[in-house]
Amino acid sequence: MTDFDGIARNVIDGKHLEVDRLVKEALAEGTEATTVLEKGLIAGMRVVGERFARNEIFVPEVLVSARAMKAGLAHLEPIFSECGIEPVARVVLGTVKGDIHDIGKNLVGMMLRGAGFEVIDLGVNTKLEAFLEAIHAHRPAIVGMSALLTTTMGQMKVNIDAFRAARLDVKVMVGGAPVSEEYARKIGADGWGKNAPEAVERALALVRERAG
Ligand code: B1M
Repeated sequence: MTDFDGIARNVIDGKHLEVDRLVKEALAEGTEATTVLEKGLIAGMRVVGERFARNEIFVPEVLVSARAMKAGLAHLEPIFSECGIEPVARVVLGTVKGDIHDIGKNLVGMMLRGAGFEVIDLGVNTKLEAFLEAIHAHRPAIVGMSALLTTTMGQMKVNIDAFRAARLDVKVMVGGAPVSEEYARKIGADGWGKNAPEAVERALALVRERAG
């Protein structure tokens, strides 16, 4: 029996070696990677977020939890990214300027790869210039932007306005905890995802739209 509570508890406690071991065990038992993600890793990180919001824990504790979550994700990555088909399309992905949260973005990237996309990941704190350079260099079908802070989500609109002003032939997707579908629409994004699987669905729809 997979110890989902154990995985969540060890993410909360920041015990990366335990998370590493329990996730490996869960996968070896045949538990679905998406179930390990939802019931173990994300469930743990949700509690971390709630405690952080209540000032019961602070940045150092959140950092060790993030390291523990990443230890678990490292085992899921090959499963989510596995795909033996020709690339469906190319996506340039990044967390916007001023924002260093990357767990959700990385998950979106893994699942896009698993769905057959080629993903160029620009990392965190990605300035508009870096997005523009990457769009010119790689000619992606989609640019994906992630923001986790209410103070950085406005950068998405700044970027979208710049992409439109430069008349770039690219679809734009946005996401991240504070980013709603309504906000995405308001700032002129072509797509939004509440979570990584939804982001993949929307990305596939955008590729179909582009094709005609
Ligand atoms: Co930060 N942080 N953090 N943090 N942190 C939040 C976001 C916060 C909500 C916590 C809280 O108060 N409850 C809060 C923001 C409040 C606000 O803006 N209203 C907050 C704050 C305040 C801060 C700092 C300012 C704290 C400080 O320094 N005083 C600081 C900011 C640093 C900066 O970026 N400049 C900060 C720092 C950090 C750490 C570095 C310690 C760490 C990040 C480590 C890392 O990412 N490598 C951290 C963490 C871990 C969190 C919480 C606890 C967890 C985020 C996470 O990884 N969730 C977070 C609380 C929360 O979100 N409830 C919090 C798990 C992940 C799987 O979910 O990222 O939402 P998520 O991604 C999802 C979806 O959103 C979606 O799919 C993903 C997968 O399902 N999605 C997309 C994401 N991107 C997408 C893109 C798409 C489509 C879908 O299309 C392209």
